[in-house]
Amino acid sequence: MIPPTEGGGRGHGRPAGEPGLARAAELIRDARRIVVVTGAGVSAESGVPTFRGREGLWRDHRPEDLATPAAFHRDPRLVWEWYEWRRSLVGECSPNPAHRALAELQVRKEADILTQNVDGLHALALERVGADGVVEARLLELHGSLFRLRCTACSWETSSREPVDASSEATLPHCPECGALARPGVVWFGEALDRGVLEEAFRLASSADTCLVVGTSAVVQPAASLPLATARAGGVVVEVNPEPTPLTNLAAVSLRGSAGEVLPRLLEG
Ligand code: BV8
Ligand code: ZN
Repeated sequence: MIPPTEGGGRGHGRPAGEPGLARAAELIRDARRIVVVTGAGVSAESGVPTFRGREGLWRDHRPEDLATPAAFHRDPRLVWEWYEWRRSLVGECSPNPAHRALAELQVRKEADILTQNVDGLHALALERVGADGVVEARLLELHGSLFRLRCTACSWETSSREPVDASSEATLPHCPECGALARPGVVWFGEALDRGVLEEAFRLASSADTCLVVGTSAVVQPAASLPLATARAGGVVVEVNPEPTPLTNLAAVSLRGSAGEVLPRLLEG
């Protein structure tokens, strides 16, 4: 693990070793209200490819080229083929120690999780932590889920882990209500996030005194602005990422390391 570094408004990547971790753990322990913002990096150790770098590509298609309404309109079969490849890959993945540490934080400190991920692994971790008593903590899937389908024409939608046959347009899923083509229940680039979810996310971020931001390159808006909402309201930001990001300057502490290694140590309570 790369030693944690001190962030803190100066945003330098100076190796701070254990003191950075101890300081971050103290901020989390003393927090009254924690919001957690996660990106693809929190699922990397579960084997889910992130969007950056080579592993984010599929047959040389970039996510930005396929995760758009225009791509789906142009070639729904190709887009469904990409989503089915991801659904079958993610369907074999399990929550890693990072997801489990965050699920325990949800139970122990009623931390709210605002995730950009569409892999469903936070929800699985929360189920497995046996968090039947979790009333307060929220899990907002800002960009939807690979395992939700919705109609392109009416309000029908459903959760499904059933394989999709993307071999031809005729075998693609169609709406049982109106017969129109069904689409993945995710938010594409250029599409607005669900208004209620987005308002709730910014309400939670603005009312938290601590924002833990894990495994995101912080380039996709509006999600990348959530930690800013905590900071603007006077809260502190703690970052966990092997690399610096546009949020590192904002962080009181920016820990250089992988989520699966850092979070269990950071959140041990
Ligand atoms: C909107 C679901 C407005 C789909 C996703 C210019 C042109 C066009 C649009 C824009 C533009 N400028 C801004 C925009 C808006 C655009 C945007 O932000 N574009 C970016 C690319 C500039 N945003 C939108 O379009 C949003 N909608 O703005 O609507 C609007 C309003 C009204 C009416 C109409 C429209 C919608 C954005 C949602 C897109 N959907 N996902 C799908 O998944 O198929 S985004 C998708 O990519 C993810 O959900 C996530 O948000 C993003 C990837 O980011 P990360 O999660 O951070 O992952 P990444 O791979 O980038 O980084 C991984 C990180 O983990 C790295 O930092 C790495 O160091 C770290 N890491 C690696 N290993 C580990 C680790 N960390 C810890 N541990 C490890 N082991
Ligand atoms: Zn329909």
